[in-house]
Amino acid sequence: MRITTSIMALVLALGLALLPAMAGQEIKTYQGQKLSPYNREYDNSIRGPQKVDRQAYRLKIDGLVDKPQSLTYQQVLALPSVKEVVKMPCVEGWSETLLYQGPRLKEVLKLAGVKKQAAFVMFHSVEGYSTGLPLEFLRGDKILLGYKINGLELDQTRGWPFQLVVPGKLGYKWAKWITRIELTAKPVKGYWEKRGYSNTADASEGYR
Ligand SMILES: Nc1nc2c(c(=O)[nH]1)N[C@H]1C(S)=C(S)[C@@H](COP(=O)(O)O)O[C@H]1N2
Ligand SMILES: [Mo]
Repeated sequence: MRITTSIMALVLALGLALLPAMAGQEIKTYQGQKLSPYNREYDNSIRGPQKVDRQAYRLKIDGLVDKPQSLTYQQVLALPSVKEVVKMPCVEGWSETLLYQGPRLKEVLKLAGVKKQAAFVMFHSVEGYSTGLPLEFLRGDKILLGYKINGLELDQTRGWPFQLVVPGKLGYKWAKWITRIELTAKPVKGYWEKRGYSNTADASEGYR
């Protein structure tokens, strides 16, 4: 009896000690690089922060694939992930340097088996936003399905559950709150692309 109590006390104490680590502290510098803060005032998303239901959430992968997928958040998190410090150039000439973590997009696509005819990938978001890029480009090692920034899980403003990490591309290609990845044969225009923005969106291009 006494032993059980002390074991329980020990487990409790250990749990309490681990709590701060589990809640997570923001990483401010990484391998000598100073990171931009996770929290900021600025928000230019088309409908503002989005609350996505954790239990109901599924990441759909469909279109030109062999095995369409409907993945839970945990299934995506179970994939091997990488960490990368990347710069996201946004509108009005500002940029952020952040530490992103997530699986490589190519590993996520592998689960669905991309068909030969597929050449373009569209990302659809919970609030109706969309954007896309050529499959060839997205197979690069630096392209991630980001779920953490500076060591912290994405939240309603940062794009929970996933944000596309596409170094070298302008901000509007970094889709947040992704719910569906669709493989197509031909390039498709997304939300901003339909409104006149470049579908290539190289960071060096500027915004038009
Ligand atoms: N779902 C969704 N994703 C989105 C947007 C949006 O309105 N909705 N805006 C894009 C634009 S224009 C920019 S600049 C970046 C901003 O991303 P950040 O929150 O990481 O700075 O998100 C991109 N992804
Ligand atoms: Mo943007």
